[in-house]
Order: sequence, then C-alpha cells, then structure tokens
Amino acid sequence: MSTTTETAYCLICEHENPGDAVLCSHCYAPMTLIHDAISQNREPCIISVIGESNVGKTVYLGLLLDMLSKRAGDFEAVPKGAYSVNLQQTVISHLQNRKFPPKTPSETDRWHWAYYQVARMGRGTQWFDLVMPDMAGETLAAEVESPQTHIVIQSLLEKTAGCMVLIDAAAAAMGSSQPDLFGLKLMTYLDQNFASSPDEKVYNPVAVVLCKADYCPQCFDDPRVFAETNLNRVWNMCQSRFAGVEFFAASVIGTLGFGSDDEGNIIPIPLHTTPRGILEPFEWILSHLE
Ligand SMILES: Nc1nc2c(ncn2[C@@H]2O[C@H](COP(=O)(O)OP(=O)(O)OP(=O)(O)O)[C@@H](O)[C@H]2O)c(=O)[nH]1
Ligand SMILES: [Mg+2]
Ligand SMILES: [Zn+2]
Repeated sequence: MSTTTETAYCLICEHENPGDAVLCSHCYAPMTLIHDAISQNREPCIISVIGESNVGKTVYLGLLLDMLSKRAGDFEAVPKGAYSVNLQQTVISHLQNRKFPPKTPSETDRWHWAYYQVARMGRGTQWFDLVMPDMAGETLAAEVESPQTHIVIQSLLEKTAGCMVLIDAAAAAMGSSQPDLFGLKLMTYLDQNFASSPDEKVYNPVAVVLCKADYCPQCFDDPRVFAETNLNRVWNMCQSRFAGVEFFAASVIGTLGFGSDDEGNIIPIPLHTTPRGILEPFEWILSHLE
C-alpha cells in the first residue's frame, strides 16, 4: 500500500492509478479507500457479504451499518467519508417509507462501499478498519460461473479476512433446492480462493446467515439444525472444508404486508422494521479476527 502525489495504488486490486482518480480504472473500487487507509495508518480489514441476487444483502448490510453507528451492542462505529453513509441512508430511508431498497446495479462502478472504523467498547479496545462493499448478486453469480471475469470480486476475496454468506432460508424452508445449490457454489468458490492448499481447510471465519427468517421462525431456534436439514449440501461442504464456520438466523422485518406495484405485480411491503440476528454474525466474525 503506497502512494505518491502523482500515482496511487488501488486498495483492492493494487493497480496503479493517477493520484486524482476517483475510481480505480482496473476494478472500479473507489480510490478514496486508499487515501482513507493511508491517513488511518492501519491495515484495513475486508469483510465481504456475498449471496445470490434478492437474498437480502443490501438490506442486511444497510441495517448492520446503521445499528453499528447507533452503538448497538456496545459497538462504536465511525464512517470514513460521507460516501460510507450512502448505503445505510438508502436502506433506512426506503424502509421508513415502507419500501424495500432497489436492486443493486450489476455495474461495479455503481456499487456502494462503506469504510468504517469499528470497536467494541470496554477493556483493551481494539479498533478495526472495515471495508465492506455492497455487491450485486448477479455480478457475483457471473464471477462464480467463470472466475476472474470480474477483477474486483476476485481481488476482494483475495484480501477478505472474514466472510458472510447470505442464504435465503425462507425459500429453503419451502422446499426449493436453489438456495442450497447456489450456496454450495459460493462455498466452493470461497474454498478455491481461501484455502492455501487442497489438503488444508479454510481458516478464514465464515458466517452463514440464514436470511428472511421471519418467514420460517424455527430457523431462530437452532440455525445449525435448520441448515443441516434444509441446506444439507452447504452443511456438508462446511463440515468438510471450513474450519471456522457458524450458522446464524437473521431478519429485518417485524410485520410484512402485500401490495401491488405500478405494473400490478404483488410486492411485499415492510410495514414494520424489527431487526433480529443482524449483529450476531458480525460480532462472531470480529471475535475471530482479534
Ligand atoms: N421477509 C423478509 N424479506 C426480506 C428481508 N430482507 C430482504 N427481504 C426481501 O428480499 C428482497 C431483496 O433484498 P435486497 O437486500 O435488495 O437483496 P440483494 O441481495 O441486495 O439483491 P441484489 O442487489 O440483486 O444482489 C427485498 O426487496 C425484500 O423483498 C427480510 O429480512 N425479511
Ligand atoms: Mg443489493
Ligand atoms: Zn482496483
């Protein structure tokens, strides 16, 4: 990580860019990340939130950042740069208007990135510099199918310290095999990126977050049992290849209504936001990075 007045190296892919570049010309990550990292004088720690399109990544990440900045769970969180607040602002303002935020654009240069300085207050406070992008599920799916087509995802995972894999528990509980099969692809992709050799297990902490658990409350009782029963392929892969993995149930919705959009399609309406299980996966990952 270094910079001069003329050039700067991208924090994510290390490509050399002009000093005044806004986005990296190679991977489209914001160049302000590197300037913020240098001023912080601490190696940033990347936590990636991955999952298929429509699983709830944007809603989850927006709510998590908002809870952190409201000091939930004794955390203190300081956003670096106003750009870091955009994601939580979009999510919270939509939910307040009883709408879900729009789908994340597949173009990497339009993603929101958040750079937060986070610590758990108490004895021996340790600060983490966290970089978290809100990726689009479709772009991630394209990269998983043909690795190395999206440099930003590849580079991010190479540098990722801990990862949250979001899986649609509601769809799995209704008997769909899609969440399990796509989850298995993601775990395979992580295995290839994280494991140092085929004989070594993956040691990066991986939190499997079972989303939309409001549709299947049994998920909260025992997320492990739920995963073993309804996501058996993912469960087996985790047992075989991942040394540090844990399962969590999460939901942002207390009361859900239904309405129709302009084209007459039935859409869910978040009548009441009640975050459940949002902080736990994050706390667990941080405790494994200390
Ligand atoms: N019932 C329920 N529905 C949810 C919850 N979180 C998300 N959803 C639904 O899932 C949809 C997709 O959520 P997003 O956060 O936009 O999904 P995403 O993973 O970011 O999708 P892409 O941006 O396409 O990758 C929302 O529009 C809601 O309809 C939840 O906790 N409970
Ligand atoms: Mg999204
Ligand atoms: Zn780059």
